[in-house]
Amino acid sequence: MSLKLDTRFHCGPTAMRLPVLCHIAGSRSISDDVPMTTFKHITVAPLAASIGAEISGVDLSAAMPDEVWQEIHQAYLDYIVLFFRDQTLTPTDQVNFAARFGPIGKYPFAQPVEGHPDVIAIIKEAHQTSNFGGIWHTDTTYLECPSLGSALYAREVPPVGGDTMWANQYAAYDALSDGLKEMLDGLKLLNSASKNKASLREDHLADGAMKGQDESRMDVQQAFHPVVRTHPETGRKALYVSEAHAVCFEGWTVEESTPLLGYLYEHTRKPEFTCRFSWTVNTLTIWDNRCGLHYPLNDYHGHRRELYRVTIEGDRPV
Ligand SMILES: O=C(O)CCC(=O)C(=O)O
Ligand SMILES: [Fe+2]
Repeated sequence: MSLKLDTRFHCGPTAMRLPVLCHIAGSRSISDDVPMTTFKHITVAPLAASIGAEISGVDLSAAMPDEVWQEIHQAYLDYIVLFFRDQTLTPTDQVNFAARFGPIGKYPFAQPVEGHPDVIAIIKEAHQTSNFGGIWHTDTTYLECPSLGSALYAREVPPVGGDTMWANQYAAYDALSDGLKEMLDGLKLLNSASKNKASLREDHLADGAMKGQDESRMDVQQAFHPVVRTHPETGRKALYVSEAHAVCFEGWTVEESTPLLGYLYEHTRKPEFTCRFSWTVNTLTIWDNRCGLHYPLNDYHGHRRELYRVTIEGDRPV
């Protein structure tokens, strides 16, 4: 594989003779990535060592005292994705909770739920074989200002299957060699809404209950973003590589970009960086798109799954 690596850091035979310059990938403890915050008002149960926590002791439909909100927000920054089971929420409750994280945004390519302009329904009907968003990704990277986060509320789930996975992209960045970090820092990636548009959205919208909108925009909507972004709230660096939408590095051809992108796709979702959540009806999940990837599994043909989604508007990645 021919990459633009500084030869001082090349992990080939030369570097083997200079072990001091070689980095052992993954040598950093994953659990170092989750800060040890103490919570007084909520109960936080981590789902995996690297990412994800179940939160209990809070009713998201009730007025939330500031000290509770501050702990939820801290847990969100620490764990990237939070799960609140057994919540009874109206669409308005869901929107109001999401609005505490940032301004409510719109998902561009699906029609909202009637009477709830800020909510879309992610539905897979029992007869459908495609699912919505079924490639590892972070949301809407083809926009100038991609979504900060998304809140999903489970209304109907299959008896088994239909889990969603998330992957910690701070940990993915931290585990890279200094050589590869140095090359990726400052590099930009072209993200396009047309890449994988059939399998991500169109096939699914064609034969199910979800209704599309603005489909022609899919072919033109694209944006360059840094491969390594700095989280505006934590100040930490995270990989920002979404397989669903990534086309090529700025100034590189697609052919040149593909091998390195392929390496990064595999790297970003190493099992050690992930968690996997098994939905139950009335679970509200909220995640941070700025430092995490997600992947909905499509292993429940013959069963219906419906989640309501609210999108939170983000800023321009730097
Ligand atoms: O269905 C899911 O679990 C997630 C779908 C998705 O990618 C999204 O809502 O952004
Ligand atoms: Fe998504």
